[in-house]
Amino acid sequence: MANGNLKLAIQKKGRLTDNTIELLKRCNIEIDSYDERLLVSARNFKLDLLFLRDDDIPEYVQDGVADIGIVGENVVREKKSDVNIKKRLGFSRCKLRIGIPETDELEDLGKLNGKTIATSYPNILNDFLTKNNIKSKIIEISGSVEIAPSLGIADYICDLVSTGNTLKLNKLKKSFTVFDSEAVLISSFKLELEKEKIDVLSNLIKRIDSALNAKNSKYLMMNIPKDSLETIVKIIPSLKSPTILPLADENLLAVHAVIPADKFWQIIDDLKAVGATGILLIPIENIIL
Ligand code: PRT
Ligand code: ZN
Repeated sequence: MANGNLKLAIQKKGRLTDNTIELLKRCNIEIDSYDERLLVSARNFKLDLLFLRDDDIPEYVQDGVADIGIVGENVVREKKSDVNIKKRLGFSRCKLRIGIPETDELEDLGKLNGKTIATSYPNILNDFLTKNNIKSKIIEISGSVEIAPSLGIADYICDLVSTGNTLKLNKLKKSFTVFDSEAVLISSFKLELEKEKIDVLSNLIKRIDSALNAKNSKYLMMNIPKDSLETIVKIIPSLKSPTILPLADENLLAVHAVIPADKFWQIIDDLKAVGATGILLIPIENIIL
């Protein structure tokens, strides 16, 4: 489809798919239902979506078949792909960790010397071990890595962990973190050749920034006693320039401000203690910086 559209490779079906589609929606990019189709054009943006297995995304982008892609950083690193990480997207976070039998103890990394470790991430694990001057035997397994110790194939495993339930179910526990991962936006170096696509990409990145900023922020509205304004500004460090409005009651002020969403629950008691009332926390759709 040589229509000049920017081609974005995303996971067809898996842990990244819903979050990726949701991010595009928050960027106000409309996509028709794609069902079994491999390629779909966005309705209101110069973007074609290419639906792939996540493992294939870095290579498609590296080779320029797709211009950009959204994939776990773990896959990019494992494939040692020659692509640019343009943006960390903050979703599908997980850790590549060493997992050991519940009954074992692993006090320091040195104890990995001479052990056999099963993993689907031999390259990332090997880089980690080399960096830490550890010599273990790596056994590559493509799936169900967590059963390797009980089958006697390996002493330990190295696998992606998010809640830790899979480890527990297999009588394993988490140990050292080998790699922290999240979804990333990657781009092909070949993109530098095409001016029109670069413009579309920079527009897309602006929208992603705005969507991510909005997700991490909330709009706080509250009424405060006039004389506690200074204290309130100290409670919310990001409150550099709040909007302050007079109220019918001369002793009160209305204060509006954008705050980091994760700070709210830490500061709510402090706000109440200095007399804040009518506290409202409102989601923000977009923040244009
Ligand atoms: O079919 P396709 O090849 O496209 O998909 P896939 O099955 O290879 O990948 P998928 O959809 O399982 O994962 C896609 C990406 O999601 C991964 O590459 C990671 O970047 C990210 N991600 C986030 C995870 C997890 N969390 C995760 N928990 N990928 C896999 N897991 C697995 C892990 O391998 C283990 O089996 O979930 C299990 C552990 O989960 P907890 O919650 O029990 O700890
Ligand atoms: Zn995969």
